[in-house]
Amino acid sequence: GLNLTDIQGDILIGMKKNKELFFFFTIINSTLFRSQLGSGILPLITPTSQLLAVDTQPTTAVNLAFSQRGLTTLDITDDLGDTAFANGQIDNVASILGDETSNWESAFAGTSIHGVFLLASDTVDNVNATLSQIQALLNGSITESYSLQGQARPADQQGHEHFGFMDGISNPAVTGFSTPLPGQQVIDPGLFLLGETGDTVTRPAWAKDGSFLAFRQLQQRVPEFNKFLVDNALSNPNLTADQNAELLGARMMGRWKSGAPVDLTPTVDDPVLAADPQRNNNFNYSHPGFDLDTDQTHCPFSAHLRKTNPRAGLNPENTANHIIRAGIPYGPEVTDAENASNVSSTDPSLERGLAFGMHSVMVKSESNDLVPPRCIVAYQSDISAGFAFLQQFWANNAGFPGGKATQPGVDPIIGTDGLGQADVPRSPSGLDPADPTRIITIEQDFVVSRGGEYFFSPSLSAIQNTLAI
Ligand code: N7H
Repeated sequence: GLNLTDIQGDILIGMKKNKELFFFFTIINSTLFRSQLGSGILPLITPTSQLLAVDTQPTTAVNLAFSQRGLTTLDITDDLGDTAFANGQIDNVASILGDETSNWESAFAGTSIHGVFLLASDTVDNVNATLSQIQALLNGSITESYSLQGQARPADQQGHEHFGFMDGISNPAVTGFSTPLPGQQVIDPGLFLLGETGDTVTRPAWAKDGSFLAFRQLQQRVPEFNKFLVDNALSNPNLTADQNAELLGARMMGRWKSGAPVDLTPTVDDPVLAADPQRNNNFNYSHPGFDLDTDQTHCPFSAHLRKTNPRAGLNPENTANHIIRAGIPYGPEVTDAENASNVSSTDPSLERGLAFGMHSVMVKSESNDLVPPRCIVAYQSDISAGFAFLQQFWANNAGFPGGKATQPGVDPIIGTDGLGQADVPRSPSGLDPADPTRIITIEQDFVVSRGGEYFFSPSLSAIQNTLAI
């Protein structure tokens, strides 16, 4: 089994609280920082074991991760064996991730982020109290470079992201840790934890049971997304106009807002199915009597869910490119004025989106500087394996999944056709079940990357024995 008292809690199960602060910091006195890390900070770090039962969960769960710059600042010079991590996310910005750099938050574009504290609790007051405690312990050895306060959405939207879709349903099960639910893929721990079974890269011994954390601040243009659905509502004669707009959204996502997979319930939402963990992940896009390479009556090839995890669409089943997602919405609800104008406000205090942490072993070899193939099947298991892989070779690749009757087009939620340029029109097919070859052009991006960074979340023993002095 895995050493759950040594593995930080956010990696395998997530801290799952209604408020989560991402506090990005710069180390200005590394000796002082390292001297406070072991006796002061370490007892506050929440291991996986503490999150497993409600009665052992702390009031505020705390996790800690470092960028390459941060490790270097701490005089940790070992090579963790991951090019993307070593170079930082900014190095991936345009050619790999497709982001428009000018949309990046300046802190992510700069060089000041050495690490991040993740603080999760039921209230912002609790989060702030723990942050004050950490700052007092660190005694001026760090300064804030940026922070992002995430919060669950109110009332019946809790658990749903800002577009309105239930999130956090499909994550892989991990061998030796979780019992898989029906349909849940079972993945080796070494895909998420360094040095465990399935991690094929040589790592320094102290890095064992740490994980790479890809953080992304993804702005969501909610009024624009809603307007697009209304303007392009499908034409199922048995549905109302509103239902036809909902249907388009569900087909773009691969799930209804309730979370029910369109692969199992293609024309109507099914909230009972959505809420049933025995059934809501139990699908793989194949259906008796339907051809996996032509059938889009159940789920479009381009649906976000299918692009980022093709399930039976890749044969043999892909077990190499999986991430564990731990996102939380940030920003306020859409205002009446935004709803009325169908345009997101430019007021920074009204920005909303997903504060998105993804855990995976990111790169399996040195060659992540390949130019992404744009129109061919891009499955190559030995290049960047996690988040960057999914974004570059699946979401942003119009030809993926390959071998289909119709080219799927890029992911209609997160994909980009303009490498390094936002709002380049995208051309997914398959969204209209009445005519799967029909392309519904999307003029504008609904998700805008505001940047991010790659981090390493060390084990608790690595914090104690290697990072602290
Ligand atoms: Fe996605 N959304 O809330 O609209 N995603 N995602 N994602 N995503 C998923 O099944 C969303 C993003 C994956 O195993 C669901 O748990 C939004 C990035 C993967 O079948 C919903 C954004 C990447 C899955 C969303 C966003 C991924 C997944 C269904 C940006 C990686 C699981 C809920 C703002 C590059 C697929 C669920 C599977 C599911 C949303 C980003 C990947 C609703 C809004 C950047 C692997």
